[in-house]
Amino acid sequence: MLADSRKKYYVMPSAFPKIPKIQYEGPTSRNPLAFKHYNPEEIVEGKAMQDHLRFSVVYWHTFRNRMSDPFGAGTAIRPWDDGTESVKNAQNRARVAFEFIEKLGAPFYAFHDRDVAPEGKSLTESNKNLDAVVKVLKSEQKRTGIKLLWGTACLFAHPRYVHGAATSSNADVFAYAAAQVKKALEVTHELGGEGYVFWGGREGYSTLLNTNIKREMDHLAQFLHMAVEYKKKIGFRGTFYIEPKPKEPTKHQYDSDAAACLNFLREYGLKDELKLNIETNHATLAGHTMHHELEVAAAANALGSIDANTGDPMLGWDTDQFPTDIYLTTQCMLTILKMGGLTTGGVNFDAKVRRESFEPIDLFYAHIGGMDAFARGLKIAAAIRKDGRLAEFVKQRYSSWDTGIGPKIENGKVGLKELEAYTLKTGEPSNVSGRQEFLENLINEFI
Ligand code: XLS
Ligand code: NI
Ligand code: NI
Repeated sequence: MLADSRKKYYVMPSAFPKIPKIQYEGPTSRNPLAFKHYNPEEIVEGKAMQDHLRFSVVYWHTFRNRMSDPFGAGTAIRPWDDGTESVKNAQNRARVAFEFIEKLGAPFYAFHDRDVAPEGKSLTESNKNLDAVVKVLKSEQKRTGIKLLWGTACLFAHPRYVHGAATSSNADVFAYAAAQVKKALEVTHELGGEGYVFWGGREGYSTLLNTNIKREMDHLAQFLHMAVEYKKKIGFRGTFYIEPKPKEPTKHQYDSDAAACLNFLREYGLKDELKLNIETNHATLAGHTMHHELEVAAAANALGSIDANTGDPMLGWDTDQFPTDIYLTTQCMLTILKMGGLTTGGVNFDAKVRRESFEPIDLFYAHIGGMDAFARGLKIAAAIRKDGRLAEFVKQRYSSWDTGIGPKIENGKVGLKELEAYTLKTGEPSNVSGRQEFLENLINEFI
């Protein structure tokens, strides 16, 4: 950054004066404020790490979460925040956010409309507040080169969304939510966002006794069709994503997992318009592994982006912890590399520090850990792919489909009659072992 071009911008005192720009120091470093594995420029499979991983910092957890829980008040110490809901405080916080993201060296961020700017007394006032903060976001993006991975509208926090937004029993609430999405799409477009997420926090039900599922799902589809239409109208080219989650805050959410989302998108003619944003803790809440959800999405050519976090297997809710498990990140990167990499999506840290980790420096430790865990996952996955034994094993496992009767079945050349004749001739099939333990050992050779 040239010193004189800085003069164009408001320069405020540093919020993290003691924290330097985080550097890559390599695996032997013992500096907790350095990357041991994330080396942005390092080439892996012909591409720089930063372009594989496309890390993104979330505004809601990192800059808005007060870290309260149902039993106690927020613990977060954020000296830059005056605790008010003023636009001025929001603008100031935006500058702090960019100082943080810049020092961390993440290329992207993501937000909900109401994270960045306070909700006003009317929609007009809320939109005005948002515009005032978007101005700052835009100039900070320009100053730092940090980009918006995706924007979204918060359609779950305000009491008006008590019965849902697009799936509310109240048509006026549907209309309000539509108006909010319209504006959120406009500002995402204005900020050059590479995507837009639909996460239906309250698009579900608490009891079936008062719920018309068919009507609510139809409305949700109609809502998404309206958004697609408006996106085209304003020329927004970013990717639309739907983010599966089975429950919390509702008892059941319609976008419950990747398979349910894909079925919904296909049923309502939206499959070509939206991809999936898969989050680890949502996968596990749905009773799946992250690996499962990623593979299901990728198989349908619908894996767009990931919300990188993890749950606590001992707790039954969305704890949104930072991902540190190398097995998890290796599995993520195996699927992502196999599908040819992320394009408009990224590795978005939808994660929050623990209530006990209340100092600003913990935000750095958390993100550094997540970025290093994913960088390791990337390197390990690339090494497994280079070794080739895993892919070769899977290829061999399906080899009966490559010659003989296999291709005839796959290509629809034979039916039940021909397969009866074939089986009468060949007799009992002979199977080979699936070798799960052998493969688990193979993965461990690289970890
Ligand atoms: C909550 C969701 C949410 C979405 C964006 O569980 O993960 O944060 O990512 O609305
Ligand atoms: Ni999320
Ligand atoms: Ni979540």
